[in-house]
Amino acid sequence: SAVIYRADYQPPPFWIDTVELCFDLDPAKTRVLNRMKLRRNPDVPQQPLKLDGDELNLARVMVNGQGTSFRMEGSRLVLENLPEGYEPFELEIFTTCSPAKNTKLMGLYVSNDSFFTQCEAEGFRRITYFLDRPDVMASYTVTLRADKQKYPVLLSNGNLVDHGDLDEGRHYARWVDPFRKPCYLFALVAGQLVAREQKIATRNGKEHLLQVYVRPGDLDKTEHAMNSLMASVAWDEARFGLALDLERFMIVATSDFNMGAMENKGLNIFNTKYVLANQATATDTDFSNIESVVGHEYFHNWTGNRITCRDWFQLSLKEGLTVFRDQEFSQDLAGEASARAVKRIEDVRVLRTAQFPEDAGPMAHPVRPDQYLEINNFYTVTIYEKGAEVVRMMQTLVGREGFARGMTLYFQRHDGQAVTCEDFAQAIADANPQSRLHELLPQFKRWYSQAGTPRVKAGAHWDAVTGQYELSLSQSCPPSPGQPAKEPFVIPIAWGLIGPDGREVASGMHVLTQASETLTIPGAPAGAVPSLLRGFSAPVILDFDYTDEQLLALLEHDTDPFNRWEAGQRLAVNRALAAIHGSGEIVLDNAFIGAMRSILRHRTLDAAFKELVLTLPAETYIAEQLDVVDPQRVHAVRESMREQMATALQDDWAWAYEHHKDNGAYRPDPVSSGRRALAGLALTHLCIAARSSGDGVWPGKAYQRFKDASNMTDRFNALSALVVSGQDLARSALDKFHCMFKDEPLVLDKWFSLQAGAPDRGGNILPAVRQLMQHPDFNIRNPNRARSLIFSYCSANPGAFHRADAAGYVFWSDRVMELDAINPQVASRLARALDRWRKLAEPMRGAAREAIARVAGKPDLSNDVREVVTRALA
Ligand code: B3K
Ligand code: ZN
Repeated sequence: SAVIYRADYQPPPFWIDTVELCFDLDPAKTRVLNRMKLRRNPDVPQQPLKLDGDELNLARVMVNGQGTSFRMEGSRLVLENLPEGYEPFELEIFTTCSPAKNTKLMGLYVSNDSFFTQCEAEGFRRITYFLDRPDVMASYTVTLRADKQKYPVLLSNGNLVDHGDLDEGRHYARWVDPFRKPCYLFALVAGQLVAREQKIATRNGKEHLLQVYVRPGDLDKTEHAMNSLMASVAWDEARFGLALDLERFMIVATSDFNMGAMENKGLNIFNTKYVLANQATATDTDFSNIESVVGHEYFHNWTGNRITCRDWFQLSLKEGLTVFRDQEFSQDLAGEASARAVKRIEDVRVLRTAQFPEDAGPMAHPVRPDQYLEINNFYTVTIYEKGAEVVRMMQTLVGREGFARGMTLYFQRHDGQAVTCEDFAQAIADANPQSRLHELLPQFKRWYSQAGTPRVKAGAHWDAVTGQYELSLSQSCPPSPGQPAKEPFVIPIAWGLIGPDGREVASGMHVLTQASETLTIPGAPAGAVPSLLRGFSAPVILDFDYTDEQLLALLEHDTDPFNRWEAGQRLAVNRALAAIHGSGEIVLDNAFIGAMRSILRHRTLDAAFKELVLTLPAETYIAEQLDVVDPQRVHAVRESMREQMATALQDDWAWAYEHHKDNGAYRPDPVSSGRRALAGLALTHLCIAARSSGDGVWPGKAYQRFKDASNMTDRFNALSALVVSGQDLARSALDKFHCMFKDEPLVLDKWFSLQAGAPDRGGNILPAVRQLMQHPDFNIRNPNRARSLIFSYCSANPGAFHRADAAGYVFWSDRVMELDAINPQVASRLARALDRWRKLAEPMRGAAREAIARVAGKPDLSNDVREVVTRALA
């Protein structure tokens, strides 16, 4: 199959108005009867009907009740002798498929003896022949038939209109979805499931039923998901006036799932990881992820489902916007300004550690890509997180109320349609005719068309005579695949000026549109420090030659919490880079240690914020600042910095631990989770310091904490402190942990992942990973388990993965090929672990290229993996 181009978009030659699906569910052979009403699209020249299909067995095709001729074109079903004219006709297709053999987890598959579907992006064609594209929107009626004992619960989109018993112990259920939808939003679920239910009333007084379906035995882990769902419904009404449009809204959890969750209309299907939680099994991070993913999928009901994408190149239309919405939701729920800032810092950290490298690597693509071989490869941090930043900049340029007005206009114009990113931007701008966005719209849209992370270089000049502070700003953007030269972007730069006494002198918003500009701030005192790109007001890299003194001043005084945190990160990165470029040795200076101490001991700062400041920048983030990367050297320098922070601040860590470890009855709120996070960071540093000194007190305390903890956050933090610091007690704690949670798959995932992600000591991690692959609880077919072991090693442990003997890369290529035969989507995610191979120092660089070439040379690769490795070598 071949590359698909955005420029080639053509409207569909036929419309499908209604679809009646009838399933006889059987794991080995499911029978699917598909009865559709179609008509020719009068706007398109007459042509044959070509229906997508994949791994289907075709039994019968009928047009208006009569047999008809057809032919196959590859896996597509082609019908040439259809009625002329534009009258609707009926097409009936009868196929079978084998859900039990479906290891790709796309289409209809079996997990734990239940049936699930995943249709986005192109899974519906694995269920029946169809025009599998998002701009074909139809009304669905679905009848499910199955053995009543094995599959007591039968679910599909919309409302249950009929159900009852059949012969031979079978039963049926019929569902009607009142909304037209693209086929990627179709879903069915059948199995032994139980539900937590909640009735709610929306503002207009309508009653709705919310349900969270899980396996029997998991019901005690559904309260948080249900609370998050209720909060999501209330938030979308309050902030955007978007009410729940369905009588019934269902969430179903499955432990075999390719990604996080899926927004099927009225029947969201979730990875168990983003549903199941109680204090004994889930950490604070799990609780907060559940809140955002439940919100995200719920918000898709309007942004994605009511208004969908014209084609898959427009994916960020729904994903970028919906990530923006879930980020805003979590910030609004967090409440206070300081808690909002913590969430913002966490989101930016994801963008900079994952999306910036993507945007600088072989898979770089615009937020609205121009081409793809396999669309599943484009569910990326660029489409999602950078896409969300683009929406956020629009909100910045039109204001919060202006943005809400823009959303209202977007729904007035496009409800029920399949549209483009341009349509969205146009609606936001048109609702704000006086705004900078409206004025700059054509240039602003370059954020959709140009890939790569822009760099903004800033320089400062202060005139002692006039008191004018001049900031010179220039922008550039490096080339990316297929885009050698870039035009200037619209870059909103929130700024402030901090006086020598620590007080803010001035602040504002500058919208940079030219390649270079000068910003003049009058009345500035001597020694003022600029605080630039506050709140990370644009997804760019800011170059400004801050002195240590300036950064220390910002860390102490900046009124913008994001830049306060950023100042600490810059201090740390500068030190790491100096050591990496130098001898590889590093001795942390008193100024840095002292600044970290003042933050840690600060009287008014939140624990959550302290934890973020005291956490060193990630190895991958440091690596991005280098032209040539020796990951083991980066790792060694960062480890050494952490050891010195552990030792030099030992008393302060002990104080922090004692003052934050007790938090009363467990609640996953921002304040107490921040306290737990800081206590956990303190414990890790205390165990690291103990390893250098050989002291047994803190490891003993950590072990005790591990045993006594009343919640998973504290227990796992204690376990992790022992493992990360390489304490002897780690082994026995790990064994105990496995024994305690052997029946909790999501906790076992943590157990695998912690070991695969641990700091490498003399090359010990790879053998440990290989051994864990033999563990009876390991199963490469389960995506969560594969990710917890293999990805934690290959993608999240650079110091252990990039070995000079290339054994890490050999392991990687074996797993990519092994997984590709089972599940191409999972395999191609793993394939991305070597995206940045060109930056590696020798001998890693050559060895990595060889490993990629080895994968690329394998015959019968999936499109998914082939696209990733071919681009990597290009
Ligand atoms: N829309 C789905 C992702 C589907 C991925 C298909 N490979 C989940 C989400 O973004 O909400
Ligand atoms: Zn989404």
